[in-house]
Amino acid sequence: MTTFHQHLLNQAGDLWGKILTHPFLKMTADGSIPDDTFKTWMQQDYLFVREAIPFIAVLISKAPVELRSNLTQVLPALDKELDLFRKNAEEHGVNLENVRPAPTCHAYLQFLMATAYGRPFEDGFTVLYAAEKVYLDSWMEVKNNLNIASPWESFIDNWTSEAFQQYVGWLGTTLDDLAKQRPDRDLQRMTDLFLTTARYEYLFWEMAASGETWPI
Ligand code: MP5
Repeated sequence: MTTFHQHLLNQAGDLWGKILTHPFLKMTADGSIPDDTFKTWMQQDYLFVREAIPFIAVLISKAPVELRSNLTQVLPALDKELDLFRKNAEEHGVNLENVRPAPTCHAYLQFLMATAYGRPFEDGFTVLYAAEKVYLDSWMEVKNNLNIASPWESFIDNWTSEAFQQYVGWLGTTLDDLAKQRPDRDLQRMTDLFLTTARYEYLFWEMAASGETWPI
């Protein structure tokens, strides 16, 4: 039988293929990525990770009691990740302060917060699973195709680590449990949110690769 998280991944098949073959990931793996392109991603993803903290905090406030402990452990991991960004920023001369979120980053963060605040727990949890699963698969793709000593190795290691793989595995099986005995309309809503999140993830690579900014 197909599990719910597998069903979501099947539904997102084409979209997932486009994410994992995005030029940002290919260029990071083969070393041809321009420094400024990677640094743009760093600046925007720093904002993303910083705002992931209140996103998780809102999810915790709605979580069933048995999930609180595991979700709470995500917070120190995010804090550690922010340190990773700051360390790399210092080494590579990247400014992380007073950065304006680009349109895509801004819209994605608004979507995350609106989902966490305004919708049932399982909806926010679905969005969390989608975002983390994209990052695991994307950075795995980079790692598996890496043919240089990358200056960005610590980021690659961060989202391909054993601990991160286990965390994303837990998100998937927990989502399967949450989806059990739900009416079809709930599952459809979760599927739509999963696909929307995957689209935002695609746009996030696009934003970095194109150096997207506000036109005015
Ligand atoms: C993640 C991320 C992974 N850092 N940035 C985007 C655009 N999507 C997903 O989340 P985390 O919290 O860094 O594991």
